[in-house]
Amino acid sequence: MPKARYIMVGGFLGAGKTTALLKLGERFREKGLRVGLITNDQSVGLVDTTMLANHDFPVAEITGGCFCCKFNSLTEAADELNAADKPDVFLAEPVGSCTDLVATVAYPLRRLYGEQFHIAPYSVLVDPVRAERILGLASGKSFSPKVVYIYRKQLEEADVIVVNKLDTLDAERVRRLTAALMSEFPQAKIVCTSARSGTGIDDWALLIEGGEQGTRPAMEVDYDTYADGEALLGWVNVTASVNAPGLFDGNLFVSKLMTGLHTGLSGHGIEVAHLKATLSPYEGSDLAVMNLTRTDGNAEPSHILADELESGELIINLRAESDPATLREITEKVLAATVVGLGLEHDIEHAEAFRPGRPVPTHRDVTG
Ligand SMILES: Nc1nc2c(ncn2[C@@H]2O[C@H](COP(=O)(O)OP(=O)(O)OP(=O)(O)O)[C@@H](O)[C@H]2O)c(=O)[nH]1
Ligand SMILES: [Mg+2]
Repeated sequence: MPKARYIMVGGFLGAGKTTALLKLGERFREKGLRVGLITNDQSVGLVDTTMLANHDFPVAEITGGCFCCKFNSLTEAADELNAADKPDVFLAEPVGSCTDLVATVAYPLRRLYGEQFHIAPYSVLVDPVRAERILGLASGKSFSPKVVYIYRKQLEEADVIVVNKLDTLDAERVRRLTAALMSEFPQAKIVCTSARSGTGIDDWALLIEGGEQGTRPAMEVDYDTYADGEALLGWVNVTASVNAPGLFDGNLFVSKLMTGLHTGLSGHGIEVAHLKATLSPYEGSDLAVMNLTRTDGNAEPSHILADELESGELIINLRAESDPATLREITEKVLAATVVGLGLEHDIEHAEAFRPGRPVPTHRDVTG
């Protein structure tokens, strides 16, 4: 059987990984290749899975821990996709607060399953505003030093750094940011993309679709600092049904909900890593998605519902630097107020708030 290609695309929360994987997936599909996507999160009820499935890609979801700590689930997910669709290309999105994925996923995958997979060079996406702040090129709110430690480690292990959201930058900012990245992370090739518009996706694909993951020694990682950094982030996942006596404007509902959450989080001085919400009717494949990727940014729609709906499933995923209980309280209060404000009703089907646990990788290969 010919080998499938395993392409893993990392990067911090909100950098645009899911958007970019959709574009890469579409590109491979246009070339006649079968594509399987693997999403990953610390828990269930994922906006990303809803989004990818809505684009008619087969998706396997690994929940309850990251790829590195659930290595066997990763290969099981690949088996599951293989049984149904036999993908030529697997596109995998690790959790955005994870690092050390080359040593704990890419190298072991090649060592143990090298007959099944070509392992592509590892790409790490960056949101330019976050990167400019963390690299000291711009002022503005950022995360605590231990979270920044994870951010920098993500870049240190990248074979390819993808400066995403190119559509938001002028040429001078692109030049300064790429120069700073090249100087601090000389091991990586740098490419610029707009996953939203598709600009640069071909250039990026050329770097990863034919190449193989290298064999250089794995970077050093202080797992205590890494674990502390992850534990500074609070995660909230809420799934609820939202109903109206008649039809309601779901885009307006999601927009009001995001505005309320943004105001609430900002009022508590909380730095948002990524807040995302989807609303989809129980019948059909219509979808609204809105995202906020930093507290001083703007909530933006990435999908808009075509029609009004009578009832639908709402999923909220919030990742921010704060205590999970506070994040959950803000989320549930704002949700309730938004629902009442629009004369709707809701029923929470699943809600949880937690800090990611200490990463304990199944494997760690210090060289490829
Ligand atoms: N302007 C602009 N926005 C983008 C681009 N790519 C992604 N985004 C937006 O960035 C936000 C986050 O995108 P996602 O693809 O969900 O990011 P992610 O890295 O998968 O986030 P997590 O899964 O939470 O780690 C969404 O609002 C996207 O529409 C881009 O090229 N340009
Ligand atoms: Mg994502």
